[in-house]
Amino acid sequence: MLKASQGLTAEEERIGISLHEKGFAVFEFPDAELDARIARIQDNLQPRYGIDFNDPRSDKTSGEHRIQDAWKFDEDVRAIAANETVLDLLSKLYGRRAFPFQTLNFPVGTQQEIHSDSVHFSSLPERFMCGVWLAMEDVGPNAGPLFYHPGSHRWPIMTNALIGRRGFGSTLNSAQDPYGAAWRALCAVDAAPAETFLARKGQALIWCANLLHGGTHQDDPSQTRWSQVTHYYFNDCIYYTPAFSDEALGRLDLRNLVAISDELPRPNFYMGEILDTSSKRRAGRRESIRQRLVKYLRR
Ligand SMILES: O=C(O)CCC(=O)C(=O)O
Ligand SMILES: [Fe+2]
Repeated sequence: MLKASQGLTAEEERIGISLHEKGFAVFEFPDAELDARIARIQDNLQPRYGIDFNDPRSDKTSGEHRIQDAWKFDEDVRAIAANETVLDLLSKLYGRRAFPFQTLNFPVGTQQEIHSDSVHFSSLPERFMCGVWLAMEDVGPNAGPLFYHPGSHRWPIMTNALIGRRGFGSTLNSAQDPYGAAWRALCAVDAAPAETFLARKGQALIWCANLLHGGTHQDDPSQTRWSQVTHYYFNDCIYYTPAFSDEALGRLDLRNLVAISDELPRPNFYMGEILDTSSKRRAGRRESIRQRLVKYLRR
């Protein structure tokens, strides 16, 4: 049905149905150069982690685990993030043009607690965000594979209002911390059992904006688990960080994004118009509301 109405190939339809039903989809990363890119990325990034990669018995999990936005200096990281086939696929499935805005490169398991990326990256309208996780080597059960709860992408999005916390102007070491207990409680009540992704090198997994996921404990710290995560938004949305926002008060921690694919800004859009966030305009509006209030009270 989808195939006929939206011109999807059988493979695109399979991915779309999996995203809709389970909140994630696995596919072969479409890049003939991938092996060469991975080798170059490993060479380029290895010295930056402070990990001894040469000794097969060394603990690879001690040291820095992630490099954010390596696309700015590594052409292969950029090429993976900006892969045209992936961009076309996501754009077709979401009905708005996708653009990559952040990369993360990990040499080992992240061992991250369960979370949804939606507290870091959200959009208005909501859920126009996804992550693509790429296995840059085979991932065995002792290398801290990715895990997720199928179907959790359909749950309500966790917000500060739901957990009784003010976000705007707050600071946090990890934007995920305040929500951990609430996510775990939801899982205890309602989640399908967690699944892990024992990926083969070159396989990728798309996760939907609100899918609960994390990294399992890396039982064998001497192993590596190279991966790249690219986060995508879609055109014509407001992009903001919910952890530092209070939506009900209209206080949004807006993002000023640049698309990795064309290095052009993606301004915040609301109903087809660029959101005017200049402080002059905000001040003007505050003034006029105050004046009106004063007039009203003096009646
Ligand atoms: O690779 C992992 O273990 C999880 C990564 C992740 O959650 C993220 O980058 O959003
Ligand atoms: Fe995540």
